[in-house]
Amino acid sequence: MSKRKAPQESPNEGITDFLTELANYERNVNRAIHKYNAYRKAASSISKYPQKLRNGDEAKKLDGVGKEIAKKIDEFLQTGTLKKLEKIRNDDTSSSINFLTRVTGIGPAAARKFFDEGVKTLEDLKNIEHKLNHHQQIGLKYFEEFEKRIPRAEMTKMETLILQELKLVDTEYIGTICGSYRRGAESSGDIDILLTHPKYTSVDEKQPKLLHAVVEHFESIGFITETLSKGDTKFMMFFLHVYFPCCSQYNFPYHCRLIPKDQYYCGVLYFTGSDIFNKNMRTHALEKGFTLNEYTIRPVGVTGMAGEPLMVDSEKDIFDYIQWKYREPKERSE
Ligand code: DCT
Ligand code: MG
Repeated sequence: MSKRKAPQESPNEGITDFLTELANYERNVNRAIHKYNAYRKAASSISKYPQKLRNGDEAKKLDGVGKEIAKKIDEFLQTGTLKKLEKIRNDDTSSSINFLTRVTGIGPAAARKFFDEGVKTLEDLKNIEHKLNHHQQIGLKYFEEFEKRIPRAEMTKMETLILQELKLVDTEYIGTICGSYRRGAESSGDIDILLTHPKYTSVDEKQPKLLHAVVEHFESIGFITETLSKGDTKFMMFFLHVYFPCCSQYNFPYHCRLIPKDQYYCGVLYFTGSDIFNKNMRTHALEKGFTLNEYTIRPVGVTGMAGEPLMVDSEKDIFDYIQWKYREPKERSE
């Protein structure tokens, strides 16, 4: 998962910015994931609103904007600031924990632990480097690089390269770059690659070789500078920092997963996101009597038990099952 979300450009940018800041505070400092989701959902619907909001009441008509958020919007529009946010920004605990979670590999819990031990800054982290796990050490080493988002033009070049190299390993591989890139974003926080192979389905034994062959090939051509984790279980996931000498001078975070062919499109749908779109789609699926996750879509019986996975051969199949109009990846921000 990438840490830096793209800023939303809209006539209400000031509002969406402060909501995003509050969201991050709730997640990182209070570990209140519901509040985090609520603020993000409100920010997302406000960012779609084409006019400048005049007050909280107007905002309340939008999906995900309740009384509390409307009140904050009023305060922000009237005073140009938010007391709650000022307090958070000036609070040493909050700002330190918020900062620490910007390091890849440091989540809210680890950030709190470091803070309690007196570790607050990048310098402090460098001094206790031996205490960091491998993931966190890489996060620290590439801190500045990982703060940058990858421009779309770079993403396109890398997509071409990755798919081309994949075919060299085995022409039957199918690969899709998902995440914000597939949704058409101007920049991305990371590269989310999903792979499948017709010889690999969920009833087969796991086939670690299918993923390892790809990794080994990428290693042999010097694309991988660091490897965070290399799994070989059914849903393998590893996280690579790849350096493409030909088109980029940065190390970028990569997530690559090998998925059984019959589960591929549920995976592609999920990893294309956005996370808010996924939540809304799952809610709609449940209303229609289906349970949907990153692997399968299954009917839910009257007893509440999920049945056998349904056959899926495209993303559209999933929309069809739940009687939802197909939405192109570009239309999946919420
Ligand atoms: N995802 C999700 N729920 C989460 C996290 C992720 O459904 N809590 C899905 C949707 C997006 C996908 O995984 C990839 O995650 P990110 O890389 O974090 O998101 P992104 O949309 O690709 O954004 P970014 O450009 O910041 O990488
Ligand atoms: Mg991403």
